[in-house]
Amino acid sequence: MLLRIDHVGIACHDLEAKIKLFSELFELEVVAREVNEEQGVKEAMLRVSGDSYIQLLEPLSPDSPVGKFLAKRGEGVHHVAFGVGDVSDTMEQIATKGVRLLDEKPRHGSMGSSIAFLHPKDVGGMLTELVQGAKPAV
Ligand code: V0V
Ligand code: CO
Repeated sequence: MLLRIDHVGIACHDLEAKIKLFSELFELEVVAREVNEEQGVKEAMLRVSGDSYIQLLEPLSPDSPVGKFLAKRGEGVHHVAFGVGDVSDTMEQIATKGVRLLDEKPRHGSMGSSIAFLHPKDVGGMLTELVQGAKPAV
């Protein structure tokens, strides 16, 4: 069902400062940047290797998911995203297991991907994202 860890999402107050920190500390390249209004974030993807990334997330507003998370918990790991072959199929399979889906249908994600979230309370306290990449999974 899960093909790989696609990315680890990290909530931060200042995207540029954290890009500098992570890119210098781990010698990573920024491969994409995007403002995603629907998700309420400004984000950057830093490639670790292949299709595996660190995603840095700055909220667009305090009442967005990442804005609320920062107010409650401060900066740190916000979600883990798994690569899947077909996000709609995986959502259907997971729904049959009684886990709450936070999205009724796939949404637009970073780098042209299709994404969906699972409720953290049903996944051991971990906000979980499913990602179908823009190019076919290998
Ligand atoms: C909240 N909770 C979390 C959490 N956020 N637990 C683990 N990790 C997180 N990130 C806990 C929270 O402490 C509460 O537990 C409980 O879940 C309900 O939270 P809440 O504060 O009452 O509710 P909200 O309104 O903060 O909503 C939380 C959820 C929301 C997860 C439902 O953030 C959401 O829908 N997230 C999905 C969308 C998203 O996160 N987008 C930004 C990334 P207690 O206190 O009751 O025990 S965008 C992205 O990744 C993109 C674009 C991409 O990858 O391409
Ligand atoms: Co993400």
